[in-house]
Order: sequence, then C-alpha cells, then structure tokens
Amino acid sequence: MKHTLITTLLVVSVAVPVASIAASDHGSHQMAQAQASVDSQMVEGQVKKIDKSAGKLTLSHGPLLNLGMPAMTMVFRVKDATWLEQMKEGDKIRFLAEKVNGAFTVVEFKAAQ
Ligand SMILES: [Cu+2]
Repeated sequence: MKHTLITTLLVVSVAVPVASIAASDHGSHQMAQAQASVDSQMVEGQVKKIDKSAGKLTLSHGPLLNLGMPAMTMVFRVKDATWLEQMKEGDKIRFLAEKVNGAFTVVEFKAAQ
C-alpha cells in the first residue's frame, strides 16, 4: 500500500511539469500561427484621404476576399482612431477590413514597408 502511494506521487510529480510545458508550448505555437495567418490575409491599400474628425479614411485597396470585394477605392471606418495619426495621404498600408455594425471598418492596420 505504501509502495503504491509513493509510486503514484512520483508519477504525478513527474507528469505535471511535462504536461504544463507541453500545454504552454502548444499554446504559443497556436498563437504564432494565428498571427501568421492574419498577416497573410492582410491586403495592400493606399491612403487617398484621411478624415480624422469623422474617423474615416479613403483607401484604394486590393481584392478583399473575406468581404467578396474586388479592388476599388472606397471609404472605411477605423477600429482604432489613433491609426489615422500613423498614416498620411499617399501612404501604402497593409490592412484587414470587416463589416462592423453595417460599416466597412479597418480592423487591422500596418504601415507597409
Ligand atoms: Cu471596397
């Protein structure tokens, strides 16, 4: 009986750290994959006009597959108004757009290199 208890404790103390390392490694791997797929979905656009007071910008954009939209020039809202401070007319950007409350909205933004 005593022997069984010691064996059980040994197994538990060895198994727990291994399991938690495996879990956290898996978690960060999944996060890296999610970030990579966001990056690969980002679309190129060029800033045509910025309207800071309205929180909107006009973009000439490539095809937006998630919205079923061909390349065109159109007005978007932005999820984060501070992005409008980080761009100027003529800038090339990379972005993701979604329909938020019925309005096409830039939900991810990166200045293009
Ligand atoms: Cu469009």
